[in-house]
Amino acid sequence: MGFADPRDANYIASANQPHGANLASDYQHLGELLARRGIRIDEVTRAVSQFKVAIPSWGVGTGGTRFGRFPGPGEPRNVFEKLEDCSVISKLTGATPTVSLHLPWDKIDDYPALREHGAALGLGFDAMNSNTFQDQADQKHSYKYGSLTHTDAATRAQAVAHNIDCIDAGRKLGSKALTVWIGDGANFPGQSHLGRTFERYLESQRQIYAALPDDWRMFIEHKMYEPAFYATVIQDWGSSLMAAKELGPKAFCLVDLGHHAPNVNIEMIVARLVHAQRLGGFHFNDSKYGDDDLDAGSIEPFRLFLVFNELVEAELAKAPNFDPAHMLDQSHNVTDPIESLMTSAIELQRAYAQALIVDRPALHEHRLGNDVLMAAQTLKRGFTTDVSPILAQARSLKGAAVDPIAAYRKSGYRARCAQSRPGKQSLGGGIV
Ligand code: PSV
Ligand code: MN
Repeated sequence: MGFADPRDANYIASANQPHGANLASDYQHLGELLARRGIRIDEVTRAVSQFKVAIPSWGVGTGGTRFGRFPGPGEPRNVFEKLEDCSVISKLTGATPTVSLHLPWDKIDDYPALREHGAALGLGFDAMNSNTFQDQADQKHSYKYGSLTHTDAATRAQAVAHNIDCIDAGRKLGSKALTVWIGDGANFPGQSHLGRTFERYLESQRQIYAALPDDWRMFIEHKMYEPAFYATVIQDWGSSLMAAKELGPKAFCLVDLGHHAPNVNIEMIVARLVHAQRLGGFHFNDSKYGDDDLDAGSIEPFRLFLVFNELVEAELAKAPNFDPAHMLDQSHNVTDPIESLMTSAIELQRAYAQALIVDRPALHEHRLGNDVLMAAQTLKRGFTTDVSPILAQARSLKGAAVDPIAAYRKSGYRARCAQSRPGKQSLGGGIV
């Protein structure tokens, strides 16, 4: 079987060639349809092509559940190979120019080499993610009963030091943010003092915050439950916002879509955090039951659209301090991670484009006039319009693939990786 490099500009151009005529015709048709609504398609296409989302380094390996992990062929074996896979996603979609690293999952011995490798592949480094929810082999104090909120001062100090190490690592790579998610909490009522754990959290976080460079942001990620099943210290956006406000202006709240109770109105949380000027960013994914970490837009695309609707509102209103960092945070257990991540990045662009084509003046009028039905329909019309030609055109104009999945499959990239990266069979339990 022949292999082609899916990142090669000539390869992408030849893969796009057969789509040219159909795309031009579809784009023109959609342009006419939108023009009748007073919307200029090229402006939407321009905005979509500027949309960026970071790829999580942990997302390019096959994920798993606590019941097991079924590795796919040709998985990346180190952070350099992860970047190779990220560059395939980036070149084919034109939407993912950065990678978000997770320490110590990503083992980095040579920072200048990694930074150069990223630059050579056209990739930058987004937020650094710390990990104090697992113990590492060489670690002195265990996180079994907590990290930043542990009752033992030495354990807290160790967790603080790890976060500061993540900042130092990020500085060497050109990152500008640290995402702090902790699994700390209680599994039983009575296990911990609900107030004092939060106070200890703040005390630890103040030390991390003090180590943040001036041009960095800290993203505080909340999660309702798991691994703590009774009470998680930073369980909701209320705790997250309180912490961000106490820490200072560089601290922001990060919304992972999977970290809420079922049916929670996440777009409402987004609107509140915009109001508070503390929306730092997102971990996009989708879910049916809990923190499923399924591909963005695969289960509830309307909810994703409603989140983007709030983002577009904030963008148009030039909301102060509004510069959300978009990241994916997914676990690809049964699909090729590269395919899932490309699809997800495109689903985010889709939701963004759908939100951009909502007739805002009409929506505003219907709201003011309490015409509930027309307000709902105006909003829904954005969601039900097929914006695929806009997305494809945005990709085509920047030299990315019109059909990224087909171009990727045809290149034989995965099969080549299966040869060049002989896999290790893992039969143990696995997590993302
Ligand atoms: C926790 O479930 C989380 O969403 C955090 O972002 C972690 O860093 C990530 O998942 C690890 O997979
Ligand atoms: Mn997350």
